[in-house]
Amino acid sequence: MRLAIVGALGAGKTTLFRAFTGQTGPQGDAAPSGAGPAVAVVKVRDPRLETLRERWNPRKYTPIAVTVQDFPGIPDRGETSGMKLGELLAAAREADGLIVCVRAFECDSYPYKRAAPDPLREAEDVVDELAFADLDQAVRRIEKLEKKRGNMTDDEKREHAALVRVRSALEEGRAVKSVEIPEADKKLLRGFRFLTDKPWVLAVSMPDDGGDATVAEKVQGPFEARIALRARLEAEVSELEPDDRAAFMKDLGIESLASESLLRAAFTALGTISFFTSGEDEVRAWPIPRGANAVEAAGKIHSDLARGFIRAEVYSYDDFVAAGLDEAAVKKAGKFRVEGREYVVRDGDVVNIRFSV
Ligand SMILES: Nc1nc2c(ncn2[C@@H]2O[C@H](COP(=O)(O)OP(=O)(O)OP(=O)(O)O)[C@@H](O)[C@H]2O)c(=O)[nH]1
Ligand SMILES: [Mg+2]
Repeated sequence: MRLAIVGALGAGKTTLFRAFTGQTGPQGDAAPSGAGPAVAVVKVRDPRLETLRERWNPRKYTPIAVTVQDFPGIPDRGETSGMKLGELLAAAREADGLIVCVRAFECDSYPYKRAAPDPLREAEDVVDELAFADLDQAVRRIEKLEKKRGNMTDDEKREHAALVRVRSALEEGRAVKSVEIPEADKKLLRGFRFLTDKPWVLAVSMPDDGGDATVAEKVQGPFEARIALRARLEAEVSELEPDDRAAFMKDLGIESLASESLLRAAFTALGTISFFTSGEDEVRAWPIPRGANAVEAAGKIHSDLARGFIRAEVYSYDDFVAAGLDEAAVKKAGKFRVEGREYVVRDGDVVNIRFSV
């Protein structure tokens, strides 16, 4: 699963990336954008999984990992960035979801064209730029198909019709994901990887001393989630040794890291849920698409488990907590379930697959 951090020049993207990763990226702090996107694999913190770890004290502990990419800034027209705009957008198209970073802080050391932050306008510009890129793609393809006139195949006719709807949505300022397209025709559009068809999470980067966090709710755009956060402080926190973090956070009055909530929000926006496997060997979280059944979940763990699937033993994380983190008590409470292949796995299920190959 890949998330791309995009936004205007100097929006605070690299700082947000540092907050996620605890690493200073190759694109230095105050330096303008470097070459391509910096990439890091980030573990998604899940307090439920941490509770399971405390309970089982396992030899191995494996949270879900996502790949985060720190993109160069999207240049204003006439400005330069480390990548050409077209290359940048093409690379962003490969991501599964976008984190759109918008600046609400002031910073003297960065060569902004306008020093004063204007998050609403900045977000609007980014949304327009990405939507325009989608429109451009749709229009080009429509023109190409229309040159064929009577020689379009049936699939091409359906693709054309779907693209015409995409085009009108974009022209009206709506995102591709808002267009209702029959499931069968969606396949024909999949190759375009439209930017406004992806899940988007808004990250408003706030000044260190806070400021009005409600600005995040006022930002317009096709966002599935909106978060305001003090990314620079959070970057400093995540660069500390784990032991020093708690004290530093307490000093700053930060209870939990918004960058972690942001990652979870992105994860949810992608339509992904987590189930857990637990025991003394390993405590692990697994990502699956919402709606996946028990066999599909088993297959995520290992193809043998799907092939030889017999049954899934399941209890919910919440029931486990309610039973004092005791499996015997879960059974006694009647919350330990034996499920078949078709069972739709829920977020927070603790699963044990019985199989034979
Ligand atoms: N006060 C404050 N300053 C920040 C914050 N985030 C970033 N900055 C500063 O703003 C400047 C630009 O931040 P970056 O994170 O490099 O921005 P960027 O979006 O990666 O910039 P480009 O890659 O050049 O587009 C740096 O000097 C940061 O220290 C923040 O949350 N608060
Ligand atoms: Mg940067």
